[in-house]
Amino acid sequence: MPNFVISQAMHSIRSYIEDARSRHQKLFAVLVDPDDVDESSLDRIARQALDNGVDLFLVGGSLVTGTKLPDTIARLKTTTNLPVVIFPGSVQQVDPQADALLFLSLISGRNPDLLIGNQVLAAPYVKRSGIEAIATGYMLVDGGAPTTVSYISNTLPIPADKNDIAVCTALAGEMLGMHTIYMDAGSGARQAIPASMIRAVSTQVDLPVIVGGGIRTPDQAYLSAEAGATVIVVGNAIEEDSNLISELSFAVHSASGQGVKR
Ligand code: 1GP
Repeated sequence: MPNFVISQAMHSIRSYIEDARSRHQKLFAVLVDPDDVDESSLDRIARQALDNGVDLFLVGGSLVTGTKLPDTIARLKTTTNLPVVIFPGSVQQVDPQADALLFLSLISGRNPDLLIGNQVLAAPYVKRSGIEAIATGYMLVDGGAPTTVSYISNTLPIPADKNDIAVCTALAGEMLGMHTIYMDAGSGARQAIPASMIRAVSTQVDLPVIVGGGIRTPDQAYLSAEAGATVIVVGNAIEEDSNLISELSFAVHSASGQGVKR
């Protein structure tokens, strides 16, 4: 299965994702937390990603305590030709070697530091790095148990059965000018985000939707993509067993999401 190739004309990761959405194509993203992988497991993940049509890497985490972010990005860039996008958990996670950075605002929460405060602090570093910033409305959804991100962010996730809250939040993000909406149950969530909530959000906003958190099986990955997500993100399950990459990638790329009104 070929990786999507970023064409000359499509010089930004944002347009790469938007283009995938408009073609009803699905993108499979592997999330790497630099604190969780050593060089040999990183190389194994990189090789399997290349062999199995992974479309991009996200690098970061809500609690990156080590200093391995730049080395992780550098190694992924030299061992693969895939886009590397920073998924920052803090202001420190900016690195010019990456292709882009999700410039997150935690719009499901009411913590001003994560709605705008940290962004003000990070903006000059992002500007100086020259890295592409993709404005991302980040929505935490309850995954059945507290996760690192819900604890660290000191915010309440959206209840998993409240599709209307998720839709209103995503719509507000769109009206505020976000480029994409990231629906996250949090790393290692007990339950992935229900397909009905993904479908409700994807049909209402005219933006690519990224979905992750607690996806462990090809079935969950397929259902999330089919429900309307453009990008499916898996981290934990792949860190535990990188052999899952092939089935997960196949599942994501098998979905068409054609049933979803756009
Ligand atoms: C977490 O969406 C990501 O922010 C991925 O979650 O590690 O549970 O796959 P997992």
